[in-house]
Amino acid sequence: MADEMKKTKEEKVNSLLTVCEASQEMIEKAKADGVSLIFDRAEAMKPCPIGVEGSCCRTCAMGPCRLPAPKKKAEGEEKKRVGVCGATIETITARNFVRMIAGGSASHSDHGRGVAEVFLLAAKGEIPGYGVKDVPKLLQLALDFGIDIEDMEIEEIAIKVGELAGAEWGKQEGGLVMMKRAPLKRQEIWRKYDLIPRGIDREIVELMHRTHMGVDQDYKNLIAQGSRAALADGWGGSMLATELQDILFGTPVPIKGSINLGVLKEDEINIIVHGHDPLLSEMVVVATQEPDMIAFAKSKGAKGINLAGMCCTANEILMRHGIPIAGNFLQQELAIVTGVIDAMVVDVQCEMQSIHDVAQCYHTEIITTSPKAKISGARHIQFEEHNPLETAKEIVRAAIENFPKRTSKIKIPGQKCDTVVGFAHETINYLLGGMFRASYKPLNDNIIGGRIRGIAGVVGCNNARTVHDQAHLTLIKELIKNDVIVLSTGCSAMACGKAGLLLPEAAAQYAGSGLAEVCEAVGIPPVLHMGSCVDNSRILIAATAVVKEGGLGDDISDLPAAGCAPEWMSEKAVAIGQYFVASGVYTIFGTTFPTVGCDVLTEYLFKGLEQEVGGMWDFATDPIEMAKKMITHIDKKRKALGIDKARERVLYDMAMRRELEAV
Ligand code: SF4
Ligand code: MSK
Repeated sequence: MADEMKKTKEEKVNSLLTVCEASQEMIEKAKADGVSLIFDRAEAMKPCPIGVEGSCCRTCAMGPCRLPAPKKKAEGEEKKRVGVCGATIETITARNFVRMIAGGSASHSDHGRGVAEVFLLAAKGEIPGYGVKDVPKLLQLALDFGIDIEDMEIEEIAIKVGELAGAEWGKQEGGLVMMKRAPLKRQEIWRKYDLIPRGIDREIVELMHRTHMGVDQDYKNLIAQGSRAALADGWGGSMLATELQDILFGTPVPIKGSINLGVLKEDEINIIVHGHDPLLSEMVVVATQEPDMIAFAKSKGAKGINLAGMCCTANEILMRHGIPIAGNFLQQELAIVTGVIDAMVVDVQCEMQSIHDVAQCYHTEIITTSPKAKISGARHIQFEEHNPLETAKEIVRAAIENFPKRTSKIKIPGQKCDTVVGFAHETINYLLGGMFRASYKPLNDNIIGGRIRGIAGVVGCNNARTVHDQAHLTLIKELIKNDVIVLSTGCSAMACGKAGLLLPEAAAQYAGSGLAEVCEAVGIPPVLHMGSCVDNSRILIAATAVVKEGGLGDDISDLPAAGCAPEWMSEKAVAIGQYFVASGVYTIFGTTFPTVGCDVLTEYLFKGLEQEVGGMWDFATDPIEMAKKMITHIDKKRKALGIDKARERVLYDMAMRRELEAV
């Protein structure tokens, strides 16, 4: 007890599993209900120390070859570490790293391919309920693809766009069309280092070939292929997914929502849509509002149907329809522990297999919907792309039928928080410049003038090896306190939402005076929710728009900007990190870094890449240190642009103002 009293506030927080109070409550409830959670498994099973640093090769059956970093290197005479085949530690670590990029790029891009296929069917009028919602965006994309739109009907344009966009996956040469959206200097850099992806699938397949036993055994050459595959994701598969989803379902505009487990309702049917793909969940939104479904729910004794989201599917439907979010990655089991989830409907990515086991302890029905993502023992209702509304209604019916089976083990945490979300690049443009002069100029002017110190993209997952949401929130609060505006996606954006950072009022409470002034004038939060994981491509486009607006250099690498994934865990995060680095962005990861077993490779990723592509990786586990490193980079870029003095003046003015206030 005395020891407990002596603990600092920080130590007390660190002994927690999460800083989210609703999650704490459900972790306690799970304990009482005898349910095993990810937190328990993470405690019981520590990560392999050799695997965690990237020093284990299991590429062939002569291995696995384990090459841990020596504990104490005798000065100047570290023994050369090689596998059975002679592969060096540089080759092995680089292989492991770029294979993570392949996995991540494949996931985003295969999601994008599915969207492109459905888009084409919808353009041909073959999917009832789906059509073109954002015509200007369709026309812009048509121009990107070089389509002569004069004299063409919207339907014809949509078909042509669908065909050309879909062809980007199987393209063999010529470069991806969307790369041309980047600043010209960026394109020159990519050409100089031969990094322009030839086709989305091609770069991922080639990466897998090169990392087979006995193929590419030059770590820099492997990282270059990693960049091609990652760029094929960021400026290809992900960007096309975002663009086509916006055209089909509407480009997000600011909308109010609410987030956390408190959005669940005891007296209604609760359906959670979880995963990443909005193709089906868009129709689940419609199905839950159909009068016959509501009547059916009432016939079972429920007051109505409450739809909520989880992970990035949640971001998609929150941004377009204001559907509430139940939580982020580490809350998927906890939502079921409330005892009120009648169906959890999953599509693809970030769905833990354990949700099926947790559901066994309550009444929840886990429903898989993608032929690519089944869970043993779970019910499968396949997404029928020619009639998604029918699939959606079947799912809603199943949830309603499950409602009477609820057990008595029910408890819904009270916590939920309002949010304002939906800041697509177009929205930022409009909000800053107004309808008739939409532009990034006010943003650039405020950066140049020093009110806004810089821009940070903070994205990515939760990780059961760190305190849930803590690094996201500590880092982001530190950034906005220092006048850095934050663009956020994925689970990071949800952590912000739960902590009230996605509200305009948060500017006055948390932001530095310069950033707060701008947020208050425009009416925006200091953290802008830009969507799901594939929507990180929106950040690339926003960065490009800032460059094109002028006054802040002529490439993304010139901007006072930085990226971070403080609680990352998925391969997709590594792909995102690499496409940001290869696009010129300083990018820092928390938790762990998968190459730390090899100093030479890590040095190349952290320093060498900057000489080539202008961006580089970095790593820190302490969120305050992460923020400091990002701000140091931002200040370095401000100095290079010659705008550091403007900020000093602003700071001086502020200090004077505070002094005056104190008198
Ligand atoms: Fe070992 Fe070489 Fe096989 Fe890798 S490829 S497991 S280093 S023998
Ligand atoms: S859902 S990839 S845990 S952000 Fe996109 Fe969250 Fe990471 Fe999945």
